[in-house]
This record gives sequence, C-alpha cells and structure tokens, in this order.
Amino acid sequence: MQWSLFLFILMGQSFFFTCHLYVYHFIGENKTWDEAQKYCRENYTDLAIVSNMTDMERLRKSTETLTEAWIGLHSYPGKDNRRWYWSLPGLKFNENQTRWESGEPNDNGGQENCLLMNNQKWSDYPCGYKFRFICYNETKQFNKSFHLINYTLTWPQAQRYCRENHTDLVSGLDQLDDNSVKSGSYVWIGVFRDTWRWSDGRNFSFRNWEYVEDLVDGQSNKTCATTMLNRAGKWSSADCNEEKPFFCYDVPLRKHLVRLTLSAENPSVNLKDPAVINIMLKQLEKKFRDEGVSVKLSWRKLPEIQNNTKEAQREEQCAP
Ligand SMILES: [Ca+2]
Repeated sequence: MQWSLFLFILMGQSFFFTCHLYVYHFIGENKTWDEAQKYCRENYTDLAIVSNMTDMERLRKSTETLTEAWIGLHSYPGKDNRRWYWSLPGLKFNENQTRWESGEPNDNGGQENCLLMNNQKWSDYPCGYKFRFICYNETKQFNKSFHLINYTLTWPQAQRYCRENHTDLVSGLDQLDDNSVKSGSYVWIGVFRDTWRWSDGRNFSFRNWEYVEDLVDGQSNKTCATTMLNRAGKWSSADCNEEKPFFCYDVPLRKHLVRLTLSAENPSVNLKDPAVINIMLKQLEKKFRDEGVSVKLSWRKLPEIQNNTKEAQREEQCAP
C-alpha cells in the first residue's frame, strides 16, 4: 500500500546561520532599553541583532529616519565578564587555541583588551596605544591577502582602517600562519575582548562603534547600545533608562515542501487512517525538536502517483 503526501515544513531559527535573513522593524516610539526589549519579544523575535556589515546596511535601509535608536546589545561591566573575539565576523574564538607569550595575558592595569603579536606570540595590551598592524583582504587586492600597514594607529583605528580599505584586521589562526603574517613584530592583530552581549544570547563579534571608549566596557552608566543613523549607523553607548526609538528583528518562516511515499511493513497498519498519519507527524516533529530545530509540520494530500517511488524534495532559496 502506498500513499503520496506532501510534507510542509515551516522552519524558523534553524536557518539563521546559513541565510542571515533577519527582517528589521524600526519602531518610532520612545522607550527605555528594557521596555524596547519587552516590546520586541512580544511582537517580533527580539531587539535587533547585527552580525556583520551586510546586516548593518540592511538595518539602516529599513528606515529613512535619521535618529538614534536602540539595538539589542547590552554591556555587563566587570573584568570577569570580558570575552575574547576575533575581529572578522563569523570566526569563533577558541580559548584552547591561543598563542600567548609566557606570562600573558596578564591584563596589566586591568585595561589590556586588545592583542599585540610579536614573533607569533600574543600579548594583551591597552587598545589605545599605537602600533603597526596587518590587514586581511579577501579580494586579494594587489594580489596580496595580507597587508602590513607601516604606520601606527590605535587598535580601534587600525580595525576601522582595515575595514574601510581591505576586509578586516588579520583574524584566525589560518591567516596568522601565512608566511607574510608570521614575521610581524609588534603588530596589532584582530583580537579584542569586551563585555557586550546580544539580547538574544548570540555570540556575534561584530561591533561598529563610533567612539573608542565604547570598545570594551561601555562606560559604567552607559551599558546599552544605540545605532546613530545620522552618523552612518555607527554605534554608541547610552544610559539604558533613556527613552529612544528602537529596532526589532524577526525571521520570516521558511516553507519546505517534501514529498514522501509511505509504505507499511505491517499490513494491519492503515496508512489512510488520519490518526496514524497524525502520530507519524508528531514523531517527526519530535525528531526535529531533539535536533534543536524548531519546525511546524503538516501533511498535504495529493493524488496518488503511479509507478513513482522516488522521494522528491524542493527547497526555496535564500532571497538576497
Ligand atoms: Ca599584557
């Protein structure tokens, strides 16, 4: 006995990392950061998260307003709350794969939140000092992936220089192992640490600060982040109790249609019984949930197809 059905799969969060299809919503009501977060969680997914410059541009273009608005970034000041990140968005910093100089990181003075490399060895160092630095260029400008910049800037200035003229500060062990990078002596590389966290718990390292002092801690009484739309969207920190407009985000549901051909080994199982196919649906949903995938499933019955036992699958593509 065979019965062809279409299985509709509505998927939410699981597509974050492949598609990054956030939809941003500008809310023009003034609220504190906490009130804005509550509003976004009730009406959308959360306050806006931003994982890279492409997201940032899409957020900016989602409104024509030129104001300052909350995004979903919050600081938890305190030395113990700092976390290391690679500067290049999407790279995960692994605490077990580090190349510290002996005695480092020593956080001398409690302000050493940027990474200086000398002969492949790392030291934490205050971000405001000026050193030469190495930029990574993903398009191989001048046929080179790595560019040693032979004048000195602070770490935040160096990051901005690399992002504006190349791709980012050199990031990740693979890049550091390139021969042209290995030889760097007393150069800034793309590692920093801070106490900022995204409202929805994601670990994105992308930061787009206008002011150097926001890089690490936020200032003690300014622990919530805004985007300044009249300053090309650059971010600033502000007192969370100030009332400002804000950005929420959500993720559009994605539909997948999968044709399954069902057959029963036990002839006593009636696959045309709605109760039977509903039980199968619940079991499939549970399997997805066990894998951490949020889905809603439904059957769509189609006319029986003769002599066709292949499974067919069609997926919608990510929209630009
Ligand atoms: Ca140090």
